[in-house]
Amino acid sequence: MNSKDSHDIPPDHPRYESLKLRAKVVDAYKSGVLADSGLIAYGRGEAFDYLLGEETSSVAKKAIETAAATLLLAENPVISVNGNTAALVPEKVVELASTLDAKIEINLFYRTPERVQAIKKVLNDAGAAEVLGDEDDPKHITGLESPRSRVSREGIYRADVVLVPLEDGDRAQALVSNGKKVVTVDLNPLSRTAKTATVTIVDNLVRVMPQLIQEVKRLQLMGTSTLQDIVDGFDNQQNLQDSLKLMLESLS
Ligand code: PTJ
Repeated sequence: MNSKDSHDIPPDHPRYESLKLRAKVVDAYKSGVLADSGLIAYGRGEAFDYLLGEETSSVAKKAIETAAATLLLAENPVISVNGNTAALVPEKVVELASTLDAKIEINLFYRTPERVQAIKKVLNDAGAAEVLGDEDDPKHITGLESPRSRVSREGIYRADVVLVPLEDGDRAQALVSNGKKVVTVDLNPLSRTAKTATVTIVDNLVRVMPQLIQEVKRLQLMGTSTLQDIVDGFDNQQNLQDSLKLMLESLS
């Protein structure tokens, strides 16, 4: 079956959900939203997801809770959107941003003006009133060569916490070096991003976003000290080790 016929995937196919998601990313590639390397990154993610049994683990749930608390404690939270995120979960990005009162900023590894505009349209169509990242007068974060360093002065530049799903290691490192807390979603617990981030959720972004929104809504009712206790009680390196252990157990 060609991806052109994605709507023809039979619902009783044992890999129906997986095939539908594949069709979604292929369509996003064809419409210029996803980078060609985004397809490869997606495939790598699928392999790790297989090892997780394609389920959110209790280990990931702890990271999701901590991510929600970290975002709620932020003064200027920003959701950084790349091609893969725009392809997979645009509506959820918009919902999370409005729940948190966070900004949405397009920040790309393989940046072209055409891709920025294609992603902006996807986010606007999903309901985003404001999308940052295409300004003519960007600021630059140190530690990265241009154009990857470019950030919006109203967005990532002044953010204290940035949610950067499926990120490349250099940028996560640069954001941390610039004093920002980085929350990431990465199915690969061995990636540099996973190891560098402040909070890493080792799970599929498609499953994470609805749960993260739910956790933000639940924790919004709690006081600051409760949120701080959740953050203080979390050890990212330990959480990564626990995720890796789950994957290794699934192999034996
Ligand atoms: O849209 P751009 O130009 O910003 O480019 C985006 C990509 C993803 C191509 C770019 O950032 C890149 O090359 O990233 P990496 O270094 O391949 O890292 C992507 C990580 O995301 C890998 O560790 C994958 O395992 C992981 N990943 C892929 N799909 C998912 C995922 N993690 C969570 N959920 C997924 N659905």
